[in-house]
Amino acid sequence: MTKTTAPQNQVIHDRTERVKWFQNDRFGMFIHWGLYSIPARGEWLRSSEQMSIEDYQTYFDEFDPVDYNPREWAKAAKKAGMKYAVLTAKHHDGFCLFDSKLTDYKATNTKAGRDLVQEFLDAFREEGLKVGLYFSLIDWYHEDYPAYGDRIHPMRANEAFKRDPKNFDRYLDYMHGQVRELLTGYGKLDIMWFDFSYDDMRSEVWRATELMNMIRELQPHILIDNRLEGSGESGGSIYTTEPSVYSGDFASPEQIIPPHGVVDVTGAPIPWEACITLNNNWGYAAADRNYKSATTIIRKLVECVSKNGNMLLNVGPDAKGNIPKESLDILAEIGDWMSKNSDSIYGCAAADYPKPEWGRYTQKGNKLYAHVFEESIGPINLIGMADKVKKARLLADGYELFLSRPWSAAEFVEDAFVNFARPEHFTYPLPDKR
Ligand code: FUL
Repeated sequence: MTKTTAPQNQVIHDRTERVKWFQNDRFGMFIHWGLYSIPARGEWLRSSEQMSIEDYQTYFDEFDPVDYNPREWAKAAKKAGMKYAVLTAKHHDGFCLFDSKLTDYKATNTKAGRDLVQEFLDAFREEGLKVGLYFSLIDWYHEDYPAYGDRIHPMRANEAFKRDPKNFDRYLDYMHGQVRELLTGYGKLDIMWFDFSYDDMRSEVWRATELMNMIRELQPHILIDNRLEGSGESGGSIYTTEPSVYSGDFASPEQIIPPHGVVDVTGAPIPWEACITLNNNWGYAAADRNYKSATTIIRKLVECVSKNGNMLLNVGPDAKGNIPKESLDILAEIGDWMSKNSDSIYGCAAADYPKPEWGRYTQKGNKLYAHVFEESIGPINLIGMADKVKKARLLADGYELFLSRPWSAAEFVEDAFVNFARPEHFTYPLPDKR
């Protein structure tokens, strides 16, 4: 008799192996780039502004990213301390940055005239970063994709998307075919980032088992997100049900950091990655000046790691292919902090101790990293550690921090350490909060 639980256990076991690098690296760059960078009002405008395909065609005719130099992007990511990057190979508008043989709607047929995905992969690999591709399950361009509404009413078709009856299976063949192209034509990829399921459009509607099997066969090590079944709105709560092939390797909460990380039904932590924008938009939005400060981002990164999660921080390059200066400045500030404090991020996870009032802990083996978010530099009480702390050092420069009683030498155990990473006061002067 066949045991029905075996395949599921297999999925879980493999995941533990596959996610090792991911849970070590913790910090990646998300890149939203496509035709929508020309109107510069975010990547949803074709839907939110009910734009016809003819109107949107203007951007295809015009697309000419003369400054595209992914080496610069890769250098900025690496300097910021990011270890991997995920580029939108195809977003919901259906436009492909890669040279798909299955469509004419692609970068090679624009003035760009190049396979922009290939160049991205070459550049980031050269800088030693791991590489992933975002790939939209939704396709507003393909004639066999069902009419699509907007974010609030995904199934209420708007005028721009009204079409004749579709042959959805033909769309699925196309979509699966493009995934195959990406997995066979571009060398080893580290992440496949699908986006997204909604209403009834989920799991087997995408022929997800078939798709997952194909991916696992072509690139067994690749990490897959959880959006063949969900979206980011649930904050990863999909894992409160039994793991399935649809659950993928990691949850992908969007613009939120789950209050208690992400766990499965047994309470065991599940890999997850919060994707976060620098301002309010994913795609380039020229008028959006609402940038978060480097301090805010650093604290979010620390928070993710303190809950066993990763952070995928987004940039939206402009129509010429430049990452906005505001974003580059923030990345540089994060990089300054990471250059002194990344030991408290890489390879770290949730600590064995409850969250302290003044900030957060991350932990790696017998080293505890205390991230102090409080503005004042008064004494810090390491509750519950009186008999465990051997020494305390400022992470940025190794400066010896004074341990007051009751931590007399006699009480120290040999293998416990405390390190301090203080984004505010000790590492380098961060600018005022914006
Ligand atoms: C969402 C998409 O609809 C957004 O445009 C963006 O790509 C975000 C990361 O995922 O679900």
